[in-house]
Amino acid sequence: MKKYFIKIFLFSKIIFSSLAFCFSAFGANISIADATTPNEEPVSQTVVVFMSSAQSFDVEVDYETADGTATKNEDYLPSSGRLTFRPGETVKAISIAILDDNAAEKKETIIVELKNTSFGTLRDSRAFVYITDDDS
Ligand SMILES: [Ca+2]
Ligand SMILES: [Ca+2]
Ligand SMILES: [Ca+2]
Repeated sequence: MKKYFIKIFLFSKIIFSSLAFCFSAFGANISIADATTPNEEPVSQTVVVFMSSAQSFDVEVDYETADGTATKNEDYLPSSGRLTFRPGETVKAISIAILDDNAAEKKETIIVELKNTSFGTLRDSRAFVYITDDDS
């Protein structure tokens, strides 16, 4: 009976260490952070994308803007592209051009979505960029 338990113990230890190995090998999480503009003057708003651990090879991920309550080409210029984390890099920046208007309005939102990562998992794939109105 005791032998049997030792066998189970050793077996589960092997399972757990191989699981831990898999998680460390595939454990890069990629997230994108929300941002708020200071006003709506034509500015370039930076949106930051983080990877939880640096890798020894390139990691790529696509991004694309979409309308929240903001309207493309009126409140901001739409953009999309592919970010590349070079070996050792954990932070990348996306620039979004904000457009000024004369309407008094509430804070408007742009959505920035990440997709198709070449490695790891997308932990937080959606950011909101809040455009602060300056006409109210
Ligand atoms: Ca606006
Ligand atoms: Ca304005
Ligand atoms: Ca406005």
